[in-house]
Amino acid sequence: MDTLKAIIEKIKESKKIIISTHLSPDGDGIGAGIALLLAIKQFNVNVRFIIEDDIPENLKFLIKDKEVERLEKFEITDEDLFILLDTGSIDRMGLLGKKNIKIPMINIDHHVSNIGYGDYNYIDTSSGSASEIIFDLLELLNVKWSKEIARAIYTGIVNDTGNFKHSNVTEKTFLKAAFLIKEGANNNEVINKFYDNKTYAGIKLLGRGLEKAIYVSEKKVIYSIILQKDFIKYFGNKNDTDSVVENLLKYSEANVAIFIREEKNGNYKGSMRTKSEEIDLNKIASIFAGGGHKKAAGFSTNLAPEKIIKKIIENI
Ligand SMILES: [Mn+2]
Repeated sequence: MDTLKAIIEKIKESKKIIISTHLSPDGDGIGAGIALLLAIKQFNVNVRFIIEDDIPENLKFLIKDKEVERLEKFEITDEDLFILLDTGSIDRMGLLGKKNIKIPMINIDHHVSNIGYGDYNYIDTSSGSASEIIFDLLELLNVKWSKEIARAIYTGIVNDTGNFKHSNVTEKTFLKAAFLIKEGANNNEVINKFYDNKTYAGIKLLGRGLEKAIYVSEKKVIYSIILQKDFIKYFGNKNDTDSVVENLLKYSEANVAIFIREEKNGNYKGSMRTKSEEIDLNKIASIFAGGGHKKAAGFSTNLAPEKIIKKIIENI
C-alpha cells in the first residue's frame, strides 16, 4: 500500500487528471469526488470528474452545472492520471476505469473487498467512508477549505454512516464532522436535501419493499425482493429503493437484512446489512463475486432471487 504523501506527490506531478467513482454513484463517491475536484483545481491543474451513471437527484445540490461530467463519448487523450474513489472492485468501476488501464491509476477506498487493483493504492478499511480519507488527503495538501468542499465531504460521511448511526462511526468521525460544520457545511441542509429527500416513487417503493418482507426466524434474516414490474407500477428507478435494506434491519428480531432488486437486464442486485459482530457479509457477498464491508455488502448476479436467498441463508 502507498502512503497519502506518495499519492499527493503523484497528483502534484500530473498535468491532466481524471477523477471517477463507482457505478450507481452514492453520496460517498460523489461527495469525495467533488471535494477532490475542487481541491485539485486550487492548484491550477487540469482536472475533471467524470462518471458513467446519472447523479442521483438528491446529490445535485452539491455541484454547479457541468462540474461533474457524464462519460458518454469521452475518450482518453493526453490525460496522465486517473483517480478512482470508493470503488471496491474492478467490476464496480465500469467502462471508464477499464479504458484508463493504460494511464496510472490511484485507487482510494475503504472497502475490505478492495484487492488494490490500482498502480497506487490507499485503502483504509478502518475509515467509515472514502470521504473521510479525502478529508485527510486535503489536510495534507493544505487546501483552502470552502463551504462547497466541506459540504461534499460531510454528505459523504452522512451517506456511509447512515447519518451517524452505523458502527463505523468513531470519535474521529465526529471530530471531522465538527470541523466541516465550522468550514461551512450545514447539517440541516445536507439532511433535508440529501438524506430525507425521497421521490414519491421512493416512498411508495419503500412501502412496497417493507410490505413484501419475509422473516426467517431460524437465521434471524429478513428479506424482500422488488421486481421490475414494481418499478414500472410506481414509475420509479433503482435509486428509489436505496433505503429499503436499512429499514428492513429496523426489525428488532432481525440480525441480517437482505434486499434484492431486479435490474433492467434481468440480473439481480443484492444489498445486505447486519447488526451482528459475528457475521461477515463481505465474505457472503463474495459467493456472488460481490463485496463491500463486514456489516454492509452487495453483489449482482443472474441467479434467481429464491436461489440467492437460499445460498445466503445456508452461509449464515
Ligand atoms: Mn463508501
